[in-house]
Amino acid sequence: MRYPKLLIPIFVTAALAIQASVVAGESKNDSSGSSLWLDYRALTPDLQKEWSESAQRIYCPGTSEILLNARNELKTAIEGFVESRVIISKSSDGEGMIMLGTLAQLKELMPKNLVDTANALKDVGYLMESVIHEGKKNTFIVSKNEAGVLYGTFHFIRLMQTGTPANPLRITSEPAVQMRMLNHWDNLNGSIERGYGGRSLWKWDELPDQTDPRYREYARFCASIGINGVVLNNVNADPRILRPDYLEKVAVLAREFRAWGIRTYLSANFAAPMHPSDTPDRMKHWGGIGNLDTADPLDPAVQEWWKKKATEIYRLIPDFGGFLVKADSEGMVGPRVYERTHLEGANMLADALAPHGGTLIWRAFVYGSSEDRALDAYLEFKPYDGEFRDNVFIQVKNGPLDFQPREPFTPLFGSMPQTHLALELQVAKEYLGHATTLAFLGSKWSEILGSDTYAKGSGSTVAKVIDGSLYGQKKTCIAGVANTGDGDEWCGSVFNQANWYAYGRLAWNPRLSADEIAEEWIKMTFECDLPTSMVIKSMMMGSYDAYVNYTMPLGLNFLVAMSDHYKPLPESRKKYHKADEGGIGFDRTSRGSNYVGQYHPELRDIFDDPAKTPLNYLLWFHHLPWNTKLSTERTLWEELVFRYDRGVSDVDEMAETWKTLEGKIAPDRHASVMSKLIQEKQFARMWRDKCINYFSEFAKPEEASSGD
Ligand code: BDP
Repeated sequence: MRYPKLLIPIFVTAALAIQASVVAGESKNDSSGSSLWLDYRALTPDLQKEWSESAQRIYCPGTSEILLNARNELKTAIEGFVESRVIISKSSDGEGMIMLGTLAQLKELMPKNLVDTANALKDVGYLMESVIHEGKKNTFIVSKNEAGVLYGTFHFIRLMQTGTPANPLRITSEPAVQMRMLNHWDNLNGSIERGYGGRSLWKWDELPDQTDPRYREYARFCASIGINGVVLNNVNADPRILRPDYLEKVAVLAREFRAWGIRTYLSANFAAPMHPSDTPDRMKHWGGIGNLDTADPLDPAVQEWWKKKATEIYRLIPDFGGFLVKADSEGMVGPRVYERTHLEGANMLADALAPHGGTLIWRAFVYGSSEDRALDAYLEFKPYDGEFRDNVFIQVKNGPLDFQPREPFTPLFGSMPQTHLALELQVAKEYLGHATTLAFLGSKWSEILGSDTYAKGSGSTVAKVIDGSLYGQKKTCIAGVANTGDGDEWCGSVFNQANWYAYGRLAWNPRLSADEIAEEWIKMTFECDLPTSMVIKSMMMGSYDAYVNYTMPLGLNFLVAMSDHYKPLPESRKKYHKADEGGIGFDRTSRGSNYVGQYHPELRDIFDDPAKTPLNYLLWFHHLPWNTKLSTERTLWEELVFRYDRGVSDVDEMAETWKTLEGKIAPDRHASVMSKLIQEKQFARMWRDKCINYFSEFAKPEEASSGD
């Protein structure tokens, strides 16, 4: 299904709201990928019968946009699933009804125990339960908060869609993390930094007068997986986004998103207060938008500029979320230019936002002065633990270098007990084969979230840092760099849609397993039988390891070409892999850069010893001779070759497996995945051959295989 390029004047969008969600529901049996996981196909006759008894009518007393969206979505979904009409009831009297609303709206109709359960829910938590009350059996979807009702509704839809039996129904759910954000790296000219799903969804030239139907669809997809915050623009921020004309455009998007429980944020350029001609050389692309000759965070005029800017924004967007800031890395101006610290920079902006309830998210992706860049974030931020304002988050990438295919977790997690830390993941596959590969990132993220920091003894996982439970923090945040674009499939391929989905699901509940998420997503996305969905799941579950193996096994990283972050170019990345005749790998032990010293002692001791370091991280921590004998009984060289070959054969197998599914899923979808897998087979060979050839120059395979 292609999205018609309708240009709808802004004043009629609200009137079209109800109709739009019906249109979305008409994507039944859609195999183009444009309805993502919200494809409301008919259920099996058995399930249809079961559900239609308990879902004939909807009673929803609320009239807000969020609640109307929830109600209409539910109606569209059920009608698709059970293939019969669902009535929107004006009266709460009756049976077989779904009662949808806030606790305040529904408590008179609920049995006492249900009211108690709902009262105990935090934040946007919700309950979903079928009960017999005063002789009538109805289903309640209730939250204290309107957005919670929306999330409960999508959960209910998911249950139906994934073939869950209607009875018994008794569920409560609360998000583990409060701010579940998508960070768009979208530029004002419509391009997307590291975007592989098309051009930007935001049509800056058309806004604010015209709006695109995709804004609403996008927000709906986000809401369906619990995303509640969106940063619209690239962290390499063009300062113009803060100009009054752009803010009016932003206000229109914010209005669209608000109706789906989403707050809007902006990336802010630290040098924005400056006059264009006064901005430092390092600010390559843009001038500032102010009249000052400095962006020094301690200068009162700069502070005043940001305060006024915040007031201006909140006048237009009362629920504006706040700013995301990239400073002092990759040419972006930051406090260091003025010999100030990240603490001073972040707190200054936080103070400007605080009177309006805004949040300042400051990225820890900074360059310091270390020889080993992996050391920088910890060195720059750890000393200020406890000194950041209460409305500041430090947003930390999962890996200390970047979003490499596999890195150990950044040691700031577990080292800043008195700071709000946000975890930044990359949904876009910058270093994982863009839109070509199948690589399912749920596996990668579960690995990160499950990593033990040992901050408070064993079991102190990254997930517990992020959800605030390790240190009892009240404010929590997670961010994913978005993989969306305006292409038909939204994310460049159907399997990349799974990554958007998995990110949202993990943001809600970081303890979900990648396996569970994959299974859910497959059932919601593909129209296929159970054995077929199990085959697809097995492909997904092996896809991430396959990618790591054929590109950067054993903890290698940054072997990609600088130009595209896609093809292999190990000869240009010697400073990361350090291959020479003596061996390969980066020595980050106590004998090397001593990066290991940033971890808690239990982990430091493991990573300091090559015999104890998990093979997946071996060369991330150690420089070892080629003939080192490993726990697998192979030498390092043999293991490297083994893993490269293994990656290639796993992709071959995925392609063979997919072939066997011909006829079991929609032909166009089968064909499009097949063509991607054929590309991935070639891509995997290119990586393996290039890397093995290159490393064999140093390894001298005959000697390296002999071991001692
Ligand atoms: C790097 C990307 C670059 C981003 C940067 C960041 O290559 O495009 O701007 O991360 O996170 O990995 O700021």
